This record gives sequence, structure tokens and C-alpha cells, in this order.
Amino acid sequence: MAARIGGGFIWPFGERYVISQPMPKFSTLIAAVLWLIAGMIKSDAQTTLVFTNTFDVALPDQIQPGTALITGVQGYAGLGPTGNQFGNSFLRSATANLVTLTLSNLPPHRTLGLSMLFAAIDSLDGTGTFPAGDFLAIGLDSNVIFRESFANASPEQIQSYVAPAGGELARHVDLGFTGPGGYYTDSAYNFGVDSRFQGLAHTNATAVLTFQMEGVGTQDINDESWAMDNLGVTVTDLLPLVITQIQNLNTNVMISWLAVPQTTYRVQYKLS
Ligand SMILES: [Ca+2]
Ligand SMILES: [Ca+2]
Ligand SMILES: [Ca+2]
Repeated sequence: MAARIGGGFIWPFGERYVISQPMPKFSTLIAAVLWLIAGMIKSDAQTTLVFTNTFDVALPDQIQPGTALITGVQGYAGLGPTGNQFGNSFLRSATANLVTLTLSNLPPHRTLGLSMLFAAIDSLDGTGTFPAGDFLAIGLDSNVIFRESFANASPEQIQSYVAPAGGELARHVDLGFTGPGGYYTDSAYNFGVDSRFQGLAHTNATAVLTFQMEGVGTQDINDESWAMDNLGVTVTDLLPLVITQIQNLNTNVMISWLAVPQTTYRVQYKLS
């Protein structure tokens, strides 16, 4: 019953990693696979909430708001799923202003996740030349992890951001601030359901997240602005290990699973 550690080649295969190596004959394969699965279950991900804020009281020290201010949410109140709705106040910013969140003493982790409600307020103009060119850029330690344009002023404008199912809470409706009517309709999004904000490769004990509506189209706060509510950051020690395929190939067994890029995995088995 000696435990054995398998070597083998690991290479990227889309978002999956695949390992193919000699394994025991089929009679012992079931035991080997069970052992592998048991090992993977033991290394399930641990996710830790490291920051959360509803912007209903004074800002914590971790946020450097620039000129952004805690502001009543007006018509955004109640938008969002139960437990994650715009409420009371949020952090409202002019375009071009930089909002920074600095986190330190993070527990050991492999990935970072971000969740927030995003308010696109008044006549943001989407992709194009001035007054268009209004992009929300989110950075993580100087890497741009998100940059998409938002457009509210008229239906013809080009918005690059396409929300996943459940991500768009309102579009082209009057939710307050400048308006109603004219070019000043508003939109709301739940980034918490957008997978692009989850599983971000990150291992440092500090994290600097930046938020800025930038581009050639930035204008006065009474013309266009943005806000965030219910900001949350999590870190995870490993992605959940999910085996997507196991194939018996003559003398080899091929196992495929979801993996974190640049992470080394070791497949173990033992003879029954
Ligand atoms: Ca709030
Ligand atoms: Ca408005
Ligand atoms: Ca603009």
C-alpha cells in the first residue's frame, strides 16, 4: 500500500490543464482515481473575505477617494439582488478622478476576487471621440483587469461593456442626479456576477486596486459620473479542484481539471 507520486507532463490546454502519465492497469484504476479525487477534495479552496464596505458611514483608511464623496444613492435604492442592493449612500466620483483601495497583510492566497455594484450616472458617452471616450478602468497592482466603456446619453452610443446574465440591474432609466430626461438617464450593474472579476491571479500580501472612469470623454460631475456600492474583496488559496475528464488510454490515464495558471499540481496515487 505504499503511496506513489506520479510525475508526468503538464501543459496548458485552454483553461484546463491536462496530465498524461503511465498508471496502473485498469483493475487498479478505480482505486487510483478514488485516491486522486480524495486528495483533491482535501485541497479544496479556502476563500476569505478581506474587505467589505457599504459606503454608509465614513470611509475606512484603506480607501483613498480623491475627490469622490459618500453620497445618497437616490433612485438606485433597492436595485440589486436580495442581500446586495444599492442602499443609503455610495461612493460617487467624477470622471477622471482616481479611487484607490489598498489592502495589506492579506493571508496566503493564489487568487483574488472583486465584487461591487456599479452605478453609471448621467450622460456617460461610451466608446468614441469627445464627448465619448468614457471608460471604467479597474487596476490590480498596476495591471488593468477591466476597461470597458459605458454609455447612457443616447441609444445610438456604443457601450463596450456587455453584462452577463443578471449583471444589468437598470439601463437608460432615470435614477436621479442630473435629469430626469434629456441625456441624463442612468444605468446600474452588479459586477458580483461577472466571472471576469473572480480568480484573478494574485499572491502578494498587499493589493492595490484602482478605479477610474478615464478616456478622452471625461466631463464635469454634473454631466456624467459614477459610483460604487457594496464593494467586497476576497482571496482564495486555490481554485476549487474540479476534474472535468478522466480517460483510460491503453497504458496511460489522462486526467483533466480546472487549474490556476502558473500553478504546479502534483498527481498522486497508490496501488490498491
Ligand atoms: Ca450603501
Ligand atoms: Ca440621471
Ligand atoms: Ca463623456
